[in-house]
Amino acid sequence: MLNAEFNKETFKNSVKENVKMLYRKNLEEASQQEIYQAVCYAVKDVIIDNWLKTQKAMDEQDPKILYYMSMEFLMGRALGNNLINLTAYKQVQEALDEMGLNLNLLEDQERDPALGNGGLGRLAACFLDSLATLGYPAYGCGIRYKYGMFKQQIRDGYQVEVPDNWLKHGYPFELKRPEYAKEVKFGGYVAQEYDETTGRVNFVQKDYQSVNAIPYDMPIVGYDNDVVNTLTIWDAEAIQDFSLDSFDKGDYHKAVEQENLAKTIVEVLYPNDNHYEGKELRLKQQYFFISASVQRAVAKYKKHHDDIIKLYEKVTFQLNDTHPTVAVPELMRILMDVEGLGWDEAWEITTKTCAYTNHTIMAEALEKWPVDLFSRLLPRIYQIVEEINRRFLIQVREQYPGDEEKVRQMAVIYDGQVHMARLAIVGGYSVNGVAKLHTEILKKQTLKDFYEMTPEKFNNKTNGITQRRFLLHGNPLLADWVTEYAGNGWITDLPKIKKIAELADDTQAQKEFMEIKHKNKVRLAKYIKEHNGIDVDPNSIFDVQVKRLHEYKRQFMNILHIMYLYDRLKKNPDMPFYPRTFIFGAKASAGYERAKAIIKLINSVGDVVNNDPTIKGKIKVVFIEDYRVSNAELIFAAADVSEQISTASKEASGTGNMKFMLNGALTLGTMDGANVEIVEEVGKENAFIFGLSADQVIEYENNYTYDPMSYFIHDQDIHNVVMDLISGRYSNGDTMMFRDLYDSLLTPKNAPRPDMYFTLADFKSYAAAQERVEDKYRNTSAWARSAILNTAHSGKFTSDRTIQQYVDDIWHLDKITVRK
Ligand code: GPV
Repeated sequence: MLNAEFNKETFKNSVKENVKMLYRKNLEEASQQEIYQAVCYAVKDVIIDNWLKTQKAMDEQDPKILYYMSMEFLMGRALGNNLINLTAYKQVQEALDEMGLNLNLLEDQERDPALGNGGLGRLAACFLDSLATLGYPAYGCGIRYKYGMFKQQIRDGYQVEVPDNWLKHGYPFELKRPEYAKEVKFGGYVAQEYDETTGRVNFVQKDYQSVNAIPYDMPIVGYDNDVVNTLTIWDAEAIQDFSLDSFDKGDYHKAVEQENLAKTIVEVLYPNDNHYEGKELRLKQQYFFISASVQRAVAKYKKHHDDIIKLYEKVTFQLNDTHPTVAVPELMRILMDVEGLGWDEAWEITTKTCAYTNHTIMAEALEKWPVDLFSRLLPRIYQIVEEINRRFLIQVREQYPGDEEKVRQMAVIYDGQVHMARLAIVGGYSVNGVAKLHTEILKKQTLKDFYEMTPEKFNNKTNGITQRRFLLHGNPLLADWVTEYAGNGWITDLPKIKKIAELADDTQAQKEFMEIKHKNKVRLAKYIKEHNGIDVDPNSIFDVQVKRLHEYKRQFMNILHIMYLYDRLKKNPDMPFYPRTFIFGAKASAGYERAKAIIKLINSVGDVVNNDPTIKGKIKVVFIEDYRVSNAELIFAAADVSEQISTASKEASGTGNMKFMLNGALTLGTMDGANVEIVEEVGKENAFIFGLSADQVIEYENNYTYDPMSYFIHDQDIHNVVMDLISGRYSNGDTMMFRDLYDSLLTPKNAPRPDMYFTLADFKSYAAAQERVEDKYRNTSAWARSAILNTAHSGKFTSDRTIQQYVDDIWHLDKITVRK
């Protein structure tokens, strides 16, 4: 362990040596970026030894291994996190101090590896942290996108997307492993060849194009346990160098094509969150990393075992949403075409190896690939999917004779499309939702027919987050405060944090807690001043909504409410009003016009409100540019109010809600996703709950009985605030600028229903909940009490708990031990 062996002088020397080796400079000459790199290599040095030891332990102990398959891993910065998990953060900080260097500034040199969109990708990152910390043998498998999530700039209030060239300075922690390259084939056709020796018909892909998948390994450091797991992300290279060689052979054209295929395939992360876009390149990405990962997993298994039949005893694949679902037919292909098994054997192994996590019930996110595209790109895989479907439908018809509706609802191939969720359910042994409410909706509505047929596959795994990044690293002041009273057990056993509930009524403790919150608000205010040029008052209520921009998450309702408050203040300057800072952070998918209009609206309202001297700074609206993991850590630590206001039933779980709670913010939210469980833990008197229930929303949707126009007509407040979208008040007199947002509530052009997300229905109850927030905040002691209780009752929401439940109910892994 670095901690035990940590020697300041050795470390300092190592940093100096690295600067010399890497840049031929001494410390005084080196830039912050260069020193950051040098520090990383010094840290990597320590990690490598434990990494080797973990590998060796795995080779010796031959455990069952989890492969967490995900198109996204939103890791966030590695340097600080690695130091935290090596329990060396404070010592390194001191060592650097002595060299006249500041660790925080060096950490700021690191680009966030942003290989993910939002919750789904960040969940994968939290899971890797917990797996390593609990000592479970696991690999993350993903894609080494050349460009990750775009950088967001706000120009004139509009979002502008800038490419994220995160590899520009190189990434110090990664390790290229060309010796494990795998070939991945696309296109062509499938020939059937009779094999004399075996008497079998072989299916052989011909005339294909292929790329080389090259793995890069990233270390995943467990907390204080010497375990270092691996995240493997795949890069694509052309199979043969585009050379005169192939020109001579006459396949110049093909060489160029393969070169292009390799270049484009890992070029960029699709910036869609909770939304499916049927692009061919996306399917190529999916098959690319899955084929490479499955090949590698099988090869690794075969190094120690010759009975491929028992693969599932040592290997399990968790599919992070449907994006990796081609793992099902790909494993079938390898087992049959490469390993020579028959269908039934291969199917038994596959369906004991694959498991699927569902992350949404929203129809627009469900992947359905057109058969022509799918079969052209993956001809052999498509054949296998057809056969899976054929056999499955025989079962369905046997169980439900004459019920063709069941076939329509369940067929893997239907209406010319491959339904990936159906494939994942049929081809796996487990289907899980990500919060209790979400899993119930899956069972009762979205996946009802599958639940009826195979109830034993369905289970819930409520999401979680890692307290190591989101408290220990992100909020050191509160972390130290908790540790002082409750010990440091919470770092690996979050429920232990409950001990601080004893302090909830202690006036001195309340004061300390609020002082820490205040310092964190000062830290964020400084960030805001630097980045937005806006002065915000750390004594105001910090009311925060940070997450991807989506209509169902209802940032729109939040900003409408701010418009309503502003209007009231203007008409009523002396009304009681506790100063508030409304903070937003959100990226909109590049092609999501309405989401972008909401960003513009937030910024436009901010411009008006922030610059109106008559309201005396009582309301500030801040849009934090380029919301990402690194600034999220600052934001959670500084929040008083956590806005979790999705239309009930739409947010599968949410995980930001948990990060706020851990940092002592009070939830202002609907009974949606994991909010339900948060309230269950902390008590509804320590949160602000409002709005329609999931059942009410679903009932409205099923019966088409919701009428937003009646709210508009009969409620004067709603009428006024909606009219302000087209009054020009926030757009320098331009009455068209927010016309589409106005229309979306009452008379949408391209939507099945007006106000699809029940904004007007929930508006008044949201406003009333906001008044309760204000009332409570006036009573500092009552607020502090609730805030402490939020932190104290956040124990359930550690991803350590989530992972242990996956292990117990789904994966059945054993821990590995690495020499202490
Ligand atoms: I599907 N989620 C996401 O971030 N991107 C997606 O494409 C899909 C789901 C999210 C859900 O929206 C959250 O409610 C959930 O907490 C998160 O996945 C992790 O499960």
